[in-house]
Amino acid sequence: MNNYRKLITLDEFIFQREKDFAYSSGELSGLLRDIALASKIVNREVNKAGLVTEILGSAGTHNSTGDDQKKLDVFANDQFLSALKVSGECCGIASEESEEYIPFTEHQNAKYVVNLDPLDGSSNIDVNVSIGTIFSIFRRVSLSGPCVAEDFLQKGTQQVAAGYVIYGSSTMMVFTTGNGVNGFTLDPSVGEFFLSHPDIRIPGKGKVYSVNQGNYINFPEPIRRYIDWCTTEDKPTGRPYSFRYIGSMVADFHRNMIQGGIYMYPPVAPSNKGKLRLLFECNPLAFIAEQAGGKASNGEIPVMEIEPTELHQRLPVYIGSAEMVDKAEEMLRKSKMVEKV
Ligand code: AHM
Ligand code: MG
Repeated sequence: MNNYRKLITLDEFIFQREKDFAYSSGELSGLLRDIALASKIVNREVNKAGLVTEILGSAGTHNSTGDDQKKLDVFANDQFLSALKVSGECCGIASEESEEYIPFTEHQNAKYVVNLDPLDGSSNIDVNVSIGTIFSIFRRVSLSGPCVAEDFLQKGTQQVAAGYVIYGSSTMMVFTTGNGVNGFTLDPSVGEFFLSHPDIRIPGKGKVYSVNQGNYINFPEPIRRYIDWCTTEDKPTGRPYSFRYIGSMVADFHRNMIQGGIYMYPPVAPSNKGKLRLLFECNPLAFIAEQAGGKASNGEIPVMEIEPTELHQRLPVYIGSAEMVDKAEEMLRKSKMVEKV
């Protein structure tokens, strides 16, 4: 028999929060429950990935930004779409896997919209490495009728809730509704998420930097200098830092949330663009980072202050422990000043 801490299920927690913070007429709670349900179904399939050939490999299709879609990407997208559509608590979703947002015309009076990356870290699906789901919930800005693009293209500061599910050594759902960050671990034997990580706080600084170091020569010079700084020996600041990079943003971010660290996806030559998406990856994780005491920046301004112009907008990102993000920003800023002189 396992010794559990005090057992608080996700449902009990959401119900309690609803009362304490009066955060909705029940619709937001319903949305969080829908996401949890879909994630359990996805989790069930992820756990069979090595056994069942129908869910491994490429679906033979590409998403809107040209990435190869894995069968599990498509499966996860379908699960979240149908869980959110059936319950009627949002009037539409935008997904990393679909070019356009999807209005739910049968629920056009619902007041929320959801931005979603159903399965992030696709390249890791087939090799049994942690992957994740990322979500972000907004109150619509259009007043009635079918949802419109502006409902999805809101600044991150307008998020009502955001979170991720990590399918890792255990499956966890971590989310915020703007009152701190809480983590729930799935007990697969009873099919429930239990509160396991109350009020997560990201350490102010850490000893880990996470970046695709293989791109080093194609990073801007200040980023190369920041990486060199991370790897330089300096006892008082605990350097050299350790380097950890899984290639699943949720997994790298989650580790850094718990232990402290910085995750970066800088611009890469020759396109000199970032890879990650503002609406589906960066805004939700930025909301979580800030709610846990961390930071998220595009190198110049906070991620959540960026005005979105398109659904699949990409950006450079530096996210995690506040001191480490500050340092990266400082080095980027200094080099801009030198350029100007
Ligand atoms: P995806 O949404 O197509 O899965 O891409 C996002 C992922 C992140 O999870 C991860 O950190 C990054 O891409 C890895 O990219 P790279 O292989 O270029 O380092
Ligand atoms: Mg993704």
